[in-house]
Amino acid sequence: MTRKKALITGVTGQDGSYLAELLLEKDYEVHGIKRRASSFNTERVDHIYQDPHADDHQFILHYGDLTDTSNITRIIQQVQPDEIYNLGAQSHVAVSFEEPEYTADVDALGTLRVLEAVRLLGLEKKTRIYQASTSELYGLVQETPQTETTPFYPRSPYGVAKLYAYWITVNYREAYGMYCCNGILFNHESPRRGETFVSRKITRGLCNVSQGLEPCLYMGNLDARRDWGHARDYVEMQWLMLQQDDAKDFVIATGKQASVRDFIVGSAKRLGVQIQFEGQGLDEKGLVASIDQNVADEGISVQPGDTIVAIDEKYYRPAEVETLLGDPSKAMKELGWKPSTTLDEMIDEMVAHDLEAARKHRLLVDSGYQVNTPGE
Ligand code: NDP
Ligand code: GDR
Repeated sequence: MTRKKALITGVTGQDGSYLAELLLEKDYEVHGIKRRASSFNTERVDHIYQDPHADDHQFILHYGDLTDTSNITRIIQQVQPDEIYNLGAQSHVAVSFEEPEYTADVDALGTLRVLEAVRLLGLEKKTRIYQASTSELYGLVQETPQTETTPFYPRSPYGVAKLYAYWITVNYREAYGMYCCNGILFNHESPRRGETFVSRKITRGLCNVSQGLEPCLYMGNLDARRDWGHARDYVEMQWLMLQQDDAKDFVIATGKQASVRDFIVGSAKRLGVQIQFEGQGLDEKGLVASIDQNVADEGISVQPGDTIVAIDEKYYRPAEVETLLGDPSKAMKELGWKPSTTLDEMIDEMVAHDLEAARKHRLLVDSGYQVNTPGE
């Protein structure tokens, strides 16, 4: 039997790496698009790298960029994929305020380029397309919890670009009968999450602080609330959405919410650090940590009374999405969706991962092999 072929844009990102693993387990031939960079950028997929000279290799990387129509079209023509997962994006909401045009080019027009290439190549009956839509479409929420029918009100250049991508996907489905669908995914994290998204910034930052590698973690709006799940669970739904009889859009979320502040407290607790808050929001002077004696004995280098988290206004956004909470009932009913990882379990996994990295870094610094580099 011939293997199914999948093409993943954004394969070097958090979701791309988990999805590539999943599809290889399912015996797909997996093609991924990676960007040319001046340094290596394939760290998240290095463990599944296969020697292109070996017979029967199933994981193949192509240089490409969603801003380059001819490149995207050529790769799709060459691969003739059964499934395309369009995960590639300038995915950072705060950065989208600084690079709005680029974000629109990649996130909005990039999606159009993929859809149009499939259509122009005559693959519209063969190739199924998953579009990485987002809860950021809801922005200034019009209804809680958010479902597939909740009106959209994006609050960032990223959200607006993804709104175009959402509708152009619906449009190609309706206009050309293509199998293309939107996964409206709420925030999902993991130890592979980019270091500047809030979850990873917190776990990595607090671990660094605990090892004396950074004095303090600087944060923005602590009151934002999100519906956080684990990326490994979410990529399975991306695959499942392309295995249905008809293409449909689905919300994927946990149905539970926590604040950035809760995430900090939960992460700190795993390091044996109890956080006490002084004041709220921008008036906040900093948060005072008091240390659990047992853990302090194990080499945590902060002391009771130290300020280990503080507010820096630069991390506030020009327009904020204050609260998101998904209702995944449709996916539960039709896809059998059930998140398998709780927020606490995910925080445990992320802190364990980042603590090990921080300890190694500390060891290298102490042995004179590495100079200390401050975090983001
Ligand atoms: P990441 O930021 O981890 O990965 C983004 C990927 O897109 C990377 O591989 C990146 O390459 C690639 N990329 C960026 N710009 C371009 C470009 N111009 N051309 C081609 N590829 C590009 O994101 P996630 O894995 O977290 O998210 C995957 C997708 O899902 C994104 O579209 C995101 O917007 C969306 N999404 C994510 C959610 C989440 O909570 N994680 C929730 C809802 C939607 P490089 O590695 O070189 O930077
Ligand atoms: P988000 O994720 O904007 O929801 O987009 P992010 O983790 O960046 O922010 C979540 C919330 O935390 C607040 N926050 C901070 N955020 C960052 N990055 N850094 C800080 O220091 C900080 N302090 C407070 C933010 O203001 C925000 O309210 C993510 C991305 O993965 C998108 O691609 C995806 O579409 C959505 O999730 C769903």
